[in-house]
Amino acid sequence: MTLLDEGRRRAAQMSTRRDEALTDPLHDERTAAILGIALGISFAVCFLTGLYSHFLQQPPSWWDVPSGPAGLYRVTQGVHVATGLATIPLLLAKLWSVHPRLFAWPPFQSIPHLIERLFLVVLVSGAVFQLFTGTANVLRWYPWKFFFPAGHYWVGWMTIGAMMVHIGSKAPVTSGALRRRVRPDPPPRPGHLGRRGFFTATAVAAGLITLLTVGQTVGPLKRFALFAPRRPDIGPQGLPVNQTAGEAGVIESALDPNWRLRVTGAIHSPIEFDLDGLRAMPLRTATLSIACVEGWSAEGVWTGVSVTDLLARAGVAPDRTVRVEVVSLETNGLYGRSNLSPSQARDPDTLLALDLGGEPLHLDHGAPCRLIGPNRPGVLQTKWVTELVVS
Ligand SMILES: Nc1nc2c(c(=O)[nH]1)N[C@H]1C(S)=C(S)[C@@H](COP(=O)(O)O)O[C@H]1N2
Ligand SMILES: [Mo]
Repeated sequence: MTLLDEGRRRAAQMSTRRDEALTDPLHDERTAAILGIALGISFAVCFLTGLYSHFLQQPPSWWDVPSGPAGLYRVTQGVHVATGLATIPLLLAKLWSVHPRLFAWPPFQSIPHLIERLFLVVLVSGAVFQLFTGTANVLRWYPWKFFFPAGHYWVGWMTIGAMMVHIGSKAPVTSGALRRRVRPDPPPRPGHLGRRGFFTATAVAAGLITLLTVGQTVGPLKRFALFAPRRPDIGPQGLPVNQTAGEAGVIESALDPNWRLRVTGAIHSPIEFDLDGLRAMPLRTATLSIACVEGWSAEGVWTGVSVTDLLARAGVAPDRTVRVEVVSLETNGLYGRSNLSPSQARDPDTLLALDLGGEPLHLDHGAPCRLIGPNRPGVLQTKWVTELVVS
């Protein structure tokens, strides 16, 4: 037998095996279609909640980010992370279901087919990249060089674009596969899962992952938060700490008796407060949550000075539209500054908090004072604040 014959024989064998696989309900178009729809929904949810998180952190200049509803970000980001994690078994199930088709030979039959398959490469690699980087971020593990939010954001667009193309090209097959009156599936071979068993296993895996992580944001489930790196009730003053004062290198400056809070920028003349001066201002108490982009969230009862009262003290007229930059003692790092939109700066619940749960703020939570405001991603709740710059 020549080498060529041997090659032909093997190719024939492979395609017979593939044809057999494709008549297996687990690998047929109906299974692919149902998993595809589930994935389409979960990716759409991740994409929209992700966009919302992105624009809260980097709002376009014309957008006056609203300060409410107060708990909205906690919900959208909890959904973002939970849905992303639950998508992992869905994606694995889908890839396993369609794998006999993925490596068909020849790889394409026409130019449109080639283009369609190139988009599929983008879709699959984008989806794997998003789920991997998202999960690693939740675990605070960064085995890469790029800036996570930027990479995750742009690959999100690429993936969703490729998904649109994929949906467009598969719509006829999908709707055909779903509409066709299926003969009842043959009973699964002994030791094999039938279609129903396969869907059940996938759903159970997705459900378990959700159950074992949402405890990081849904209080009553916190006992089950096995996979979550944060439990919402562990940490000083009953609240987790994202970065300690030691890690941020601010212990000395935060404890310095010469610490001052300055209000500067586009105001008549800058003013400053020491800690007693701040405590002498009218104090306000609000129940607000820290909702980290990593998916955990925790609620606290915060007492402090409303930013809007500080602005009034600095002579900012109540009808003036201002933006405020919040500056931390932490000068290097990504979290040293954040912005308040005009609506956020005017919301009386946007506080420079001095107390948490009725006790002076713990150093790791941002003492002498930290920003805490409604509907803000955790990264914008700047700790160890020393300056408000008005513009
Ligand atoms: N200056 C400064 N502020 C910061 C951070 C930081 O590292 N440095 N971490 C932010 C992040 S990502 C979160 S989730 C919250 C966490 O607040 P906590 O540590 O008090 O729970 O603080 C935010 N404010
Ligand atoms: Mo965070």
